[in-house]
Amino acid sequence: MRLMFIAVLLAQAAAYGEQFFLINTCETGYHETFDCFEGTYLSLTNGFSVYKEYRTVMTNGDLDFRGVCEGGVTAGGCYSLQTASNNRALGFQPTDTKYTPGIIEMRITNASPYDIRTFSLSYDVVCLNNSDRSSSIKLEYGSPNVLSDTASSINNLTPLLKDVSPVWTYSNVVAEIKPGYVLKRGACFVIRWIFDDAGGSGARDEYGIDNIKITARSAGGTVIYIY
Ligand SMILES: [Ca+2]
Ligand SMILES: [Ca+2]
Repeated sequence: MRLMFIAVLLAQAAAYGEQFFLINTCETGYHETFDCFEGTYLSLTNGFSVYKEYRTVMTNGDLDFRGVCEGGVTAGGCYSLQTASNNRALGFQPTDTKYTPGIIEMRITNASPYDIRTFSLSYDVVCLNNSDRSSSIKLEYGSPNVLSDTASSINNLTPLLKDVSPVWTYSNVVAEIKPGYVLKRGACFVIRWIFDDAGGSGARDEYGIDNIKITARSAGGTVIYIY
């Protein structure tokens, strides 16, 4: 039975053409730190995808995966943002043609024996405010292969006017996600962070996300900790 279930999940993965993150344990948490992200496709955590335009997913060999940076870059790309000596985040240097909009997508599959009705989500918006432009990170979620089917009201902005001496800043965001339907065992769910311009002109801030913590809650009231 278990082998059959795994086979179904793998078939779904093949159908989506991408890996996804399995929620398959109780009481064992999930906390994505991106500290092992090298700014490459192959170092992306399972279940995560990056789009440099609204529907253009980045694949292995895409030259806009530009490795690790400490900030102050000008080349548009997806970077591992080295925000401290032992801390990295997943983010972008956007340009006129790249990541405006861009997407970080997290594909989740309920591989647990429970029905899931809600998720408690926490993440940090990471920013190096080194340009006179404001950018946004909007949270969206929904079913796989459907963009923008359920928008959240959460939309975080980077500051418009650049700082005199920019440093990496972290701003925590918490959200309760209610899909509106029960995620049965084997069902998939997608959370997206939409990056885009929000005001100003010229170059853009470097920004991204870090410390994703997610808790799935079952229909029966059982809490499944996955951070
Ligand atoms: Ca980190
Ligand atoms: Ca700015």
